[in-house]
Amino acid sequence: MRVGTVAIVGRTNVGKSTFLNACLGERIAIVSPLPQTTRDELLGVVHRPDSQIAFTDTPGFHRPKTELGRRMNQKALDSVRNHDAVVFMTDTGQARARRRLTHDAPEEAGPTDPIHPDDRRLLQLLPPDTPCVLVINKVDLVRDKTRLLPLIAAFNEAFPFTAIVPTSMLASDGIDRVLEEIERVLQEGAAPFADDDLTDKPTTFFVREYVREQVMHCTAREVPHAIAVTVERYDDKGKLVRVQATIHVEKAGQRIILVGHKGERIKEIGIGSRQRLEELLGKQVHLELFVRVTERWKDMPRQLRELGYETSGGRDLSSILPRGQRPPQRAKPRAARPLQDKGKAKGNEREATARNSAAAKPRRAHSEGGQQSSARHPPDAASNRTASAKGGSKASAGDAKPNHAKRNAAKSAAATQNASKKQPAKKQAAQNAAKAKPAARQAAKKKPHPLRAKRPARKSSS
Ligand SMILES: Nc1nc2c(ncn2[C@@H]2O[C@H](COP(=O)(O)OP(=O)(O)OP(=O)(O)O)[C@@H](O)[C@H]2O)c(=O)[nH]1
Ligand SMILES: [Mg+2]
Repeated sequence: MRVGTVAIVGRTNVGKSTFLNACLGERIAIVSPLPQTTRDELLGVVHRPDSQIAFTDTPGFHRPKTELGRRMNQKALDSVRNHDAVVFMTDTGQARARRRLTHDAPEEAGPTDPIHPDDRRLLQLLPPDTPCVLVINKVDLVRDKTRLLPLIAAFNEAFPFTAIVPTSMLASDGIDRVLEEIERVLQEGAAPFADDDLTDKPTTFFVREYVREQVMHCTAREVPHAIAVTVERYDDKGKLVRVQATIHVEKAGQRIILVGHKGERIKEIGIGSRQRLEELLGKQVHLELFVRVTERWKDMPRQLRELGYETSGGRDLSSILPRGQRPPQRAKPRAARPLQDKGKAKGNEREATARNSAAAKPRRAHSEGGQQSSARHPPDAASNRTASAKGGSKASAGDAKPNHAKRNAAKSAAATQNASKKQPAKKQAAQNAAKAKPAARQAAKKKPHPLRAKRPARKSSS
């Protein structure tokens, strides 16, 4: 049996995730017409009679303007280096643009490169000793297929690909041919995966992804790229799965757009996400969504970490795909605000906007801890993991703050109180010193009360 790992890399929006889903025969990866849909690597195991191919879908290469974008590029580059083979995917978009250009102005256009400039940059990053199959996707958009010949010839010259396969994921064209070409370059070995292994991601990963996918479908302009999703609660109770998730946006205006008039849009997002989850899990899902403003999260390493976007280390791509000029800045804490909108439960969805407060910082859900375990079908392994991690969770419906964060805040508040009780001598000394120095007394007055400083955020109701 042929076995191995294969990275799917390429510019953003060329159809990499669509290709993974087509190979698996399951829609596990999220797909949208917008660029930069995929933010995390996603493993998908394809089982064929004579092979087992572990594909990794990667974020699309692009010119990053934020820290998040830089990390996404880095993940893709790391994948290129760490796999047995590579599927380099491009699309026919550039060929069509060039053709239009040369048709309109054949004299002035001069010699044109059918290869996209970002593809050219990416080709330089491919390890020459790793077998690489070029997939030219979206050929359904080109009526006269002979027009693809200059593009194929240019790629052939640019890199020693083991095969070049034109495909159309939309028409399910060429997928088997790609799989056969990959099989050819993989080594013989024992099957590392069980027959029903599909991916290594826990179910909470798919909660985050499917909510994000619905936001991409239901909103426009900058909103889809401004959001991140965290899972606050995941309870698998046999026939019913209860989920609470928070959608983080960068600005208050985006929260208003996301919630929509009388909560209509967030309701639509909730219904779409729930249906996707039920399709994946084969169970009834009760999903609660909250919206919170977490300013500039895309540029803050700590917040990126807390929202689940870890760095994978490796080489900085900024010199190759230049970064935006905007320097990362600290997020400004915002005062707590009352609820702006309160949606009523309809079916299984309930919507609310959550308070935005500096104390109520989002944390990565505990249930995400098992991401490194071996590949299993998510409905089984991941839901068990999540259920045990969240066992006994008492999160109230309207509280977007995870329990462990509240516990820690309460603990530290109690510790401060005990400490101040146990040290009367120190207190006396401080008072004496303050009496002796009026300036120091003034400074002591300005200090906030320790309990007030440590007080956990109030619950938001919905
Ligand atoms: N016409 C046409 N559209 C396609 C084809 N394959 C994918 N698409 C569309 O292209 C868009 C982008 O597809 P994705 O699979 O999300 O692309 P991606 O490369 O994963 O994008 P990123 O995750 O942003 O890097 C979606 O709207 C797909 O429906 C194809 O063969 N033909
Ligand atoms: Mg993708």
